[in-house]
Amino acid sequence: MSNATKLRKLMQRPGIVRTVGAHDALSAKMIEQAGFDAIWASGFGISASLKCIPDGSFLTMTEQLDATRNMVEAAGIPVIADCDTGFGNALNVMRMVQDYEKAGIAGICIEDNVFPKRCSFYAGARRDLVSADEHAGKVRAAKSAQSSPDFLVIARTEALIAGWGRDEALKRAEAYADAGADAVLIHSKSPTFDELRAVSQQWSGRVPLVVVPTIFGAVTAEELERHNFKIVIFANQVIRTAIKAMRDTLDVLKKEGRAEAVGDRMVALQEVYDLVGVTQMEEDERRFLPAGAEKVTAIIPAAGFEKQLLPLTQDKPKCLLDIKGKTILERQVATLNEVNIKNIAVVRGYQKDKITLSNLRYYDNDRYEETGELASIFCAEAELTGRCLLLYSDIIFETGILHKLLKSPADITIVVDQAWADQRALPRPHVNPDLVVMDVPPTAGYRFVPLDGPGRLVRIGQHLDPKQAHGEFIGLAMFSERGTALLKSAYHAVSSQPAAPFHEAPSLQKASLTDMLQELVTRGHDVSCLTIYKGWMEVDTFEDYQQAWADIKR
Ligand code: SPV
Ligand code: MG
Repeated sequence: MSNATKLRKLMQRPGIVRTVGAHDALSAKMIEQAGFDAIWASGFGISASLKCIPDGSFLTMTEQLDATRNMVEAAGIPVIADCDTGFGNALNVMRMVQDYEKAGIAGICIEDNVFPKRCSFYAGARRDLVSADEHAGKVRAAKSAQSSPDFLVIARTEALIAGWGRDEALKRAEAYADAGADAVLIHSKSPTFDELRAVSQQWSGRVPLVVVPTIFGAVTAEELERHNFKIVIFANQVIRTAIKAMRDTLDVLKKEGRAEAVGDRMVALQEVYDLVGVTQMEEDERRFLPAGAEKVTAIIPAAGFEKQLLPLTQDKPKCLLDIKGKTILERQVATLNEVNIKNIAVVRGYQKDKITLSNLRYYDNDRYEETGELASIFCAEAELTGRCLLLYSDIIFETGILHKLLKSPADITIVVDQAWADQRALPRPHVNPDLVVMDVPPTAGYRFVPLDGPGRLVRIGQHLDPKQAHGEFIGLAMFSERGTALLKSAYHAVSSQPAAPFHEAPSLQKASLTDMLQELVTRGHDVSCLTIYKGWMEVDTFEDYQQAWADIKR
């Protein structure tokens, strides 16, 4: 339903239409949230807030229309635009109506001041009115220019403001109704409602009356309704109270010199977020932005101790092995930072006090000797929310692999190196690789052709028949928000059962990540395999370590 139609329906409904003046999109939105029926795009308020200038026809039509359009876009209730004198003569009014209607504005109000108008309450300003005929011409022009029959044209007379008396005001109101106005606004600056009460009693009632109780502010909407006013406009109370609040805050800030001093005068930041729709923005980011830009938490289980690297790991955990001046962990952090992953948690165990790199969050698995890497990962369970990246603490890999992984739309994605399949016949392939069988076998031979789509994990583990394996899991896996939830619920489901062998592990406590991946597949969840060809290395043995020194240039 168009805004104009909504406003028409409000006009047809019994009772007064409660309208509040806005000066910008934010105030318009707040008026809507407060439960009012409509918004008055106040020329007074827009002049003050947009340019800090008097309400005296100093804004161009474009400026006023833009400000009003912002209100329409921010709020879901009809906006009535204060169009002052119509920005010129009747022909200017026609263009104005077309433009305002196109902007989704529900109706306009034009007043019979001469251009340039002056706000009705400026005591010392010059004031004159155009002839009733001229203004009636503008009203006719407005009505002839609108395209939707529901678009509302309010004609306003300033006869009382200019001191021309009640008879003149009523005569003009009649003339404007004759010209086709949908409603008339007889403006008054009398300190009491008496003047307008008398007007309303004399009014023929042929079109509804609109009222702006600024100076005679004691009158209630109910009373106005009883006197047959159809629209009440509380035109400038919002901007005036906002100015008071800003001034009071500035006074206190100036005096106290600390932000906290105005703490009890402010809304919480969250309230601003709610008003402007930050939650929606975040949701849209998740839906439409490339995955890599989203917040990802990397979790590195680095608790374990493996004696095959002794004596290198005599006095430090494996992740602190130095390769050409940088530890494995430093290299991992640098690679993660390159793709903007700054949220990194490390689970320490063996020689935990040695791991002190800054800007990481630490968790400890003090039972690292009796437990496996899955248990270590769950020592950092507090981090397992949203998108998570799990990576072994002994791998070094090219940033390109992360770029590809972060783009994966799957809930669970593991990185699988197909080079292993080519090397399995070589004298010394990786020791105890985590072998992977996929649903679609990759292209045979040395030449790497990535699969059309990602393969799906069928089986994973160290005990698979190498002849059937399609590649090697490199120790890098990514979980979407849903994937992370699946991982946690599977882990808790298994841990609530009596201890038993868990895939290749003697128990859940001693399990590897691969056992959990196999469990997820068994439970019917898709685990997507992102296939790569080399671009990474693992430091599992002394030979690996030597190889790393030989291969890594810097
Ligand atoms: C405005 O808000 O700009 C109006 C209403 O025209 S009043 O200021 O009361 O005249
Ligand atoms: Mg105005």
